[in-house]
Amino acid sequence: MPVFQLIIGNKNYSSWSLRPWLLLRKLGVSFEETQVLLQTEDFQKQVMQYAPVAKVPVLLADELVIWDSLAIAEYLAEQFPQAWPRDPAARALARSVCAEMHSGFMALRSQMPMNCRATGREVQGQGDAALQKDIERIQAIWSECRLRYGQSGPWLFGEFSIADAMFAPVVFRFNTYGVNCQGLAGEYLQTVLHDADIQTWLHAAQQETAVIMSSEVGLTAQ
Ligand SMILES: N[C@@H](CCC(=O)N[C@@H](CS)C(=O)NCC(=O)O)C(=O)O
Repeated sequence: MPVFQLIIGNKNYSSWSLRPWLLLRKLGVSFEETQVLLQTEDFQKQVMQYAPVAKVPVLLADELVIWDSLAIAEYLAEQFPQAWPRDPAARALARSVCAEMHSGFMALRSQMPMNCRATGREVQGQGDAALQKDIERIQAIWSECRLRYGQSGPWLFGEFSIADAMFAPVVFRFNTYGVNCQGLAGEYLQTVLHDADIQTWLHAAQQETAVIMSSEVGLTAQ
């Protein structure tokens, strides 16, 4: 087994970092964690000691360097096939929703930046139509996966999979901005929020003192 080192950003703000971190935890893989704080003067220089791009996450596996959350997830799945659902039809759906998450939901990302420790935030005017569409689509994905494939456990495809890692930051976003989630999607949101590893991440985020103003949106007037 390679020696793994995961380079991540601030736990409070770095949604992309959370994904491989959670996946490694759920796979039971031990790894060293190295944090490089976002928006600091030498962020680029520090990350580029490890990878050719100045973005986190980066996974080091012995001599191998893997960057981008989806590439990291796929690399891990080669060694831990349980990272994807076993059933080919379930796996195809899992890959589709992960790709959709990885390349889309721009309104959600810009109007509801991840800010794990914040609660009671509101999106101004409840956001635009694009944001509503993103929220509804995510709720539909969660409901469909749970309904079709959720029988063997509480995760999107029953057992924990890469799909849960990909959507974990969305759970924090919905929690921070008070998105109303009902039915299967609401139950799934609670499962993720109460998960022990998610709570570990959240506690670490709460201890961080760095503040990134561009992600501190949605405070209501006192
Ligand atoms: N598509 C990449 C996105 C990585 C990304 O944008 N990471 C952010 C932190 S959440 C970053 O490193 N930002 C630093 C910067 O843009 O300067 C992935 O899936 O890993």
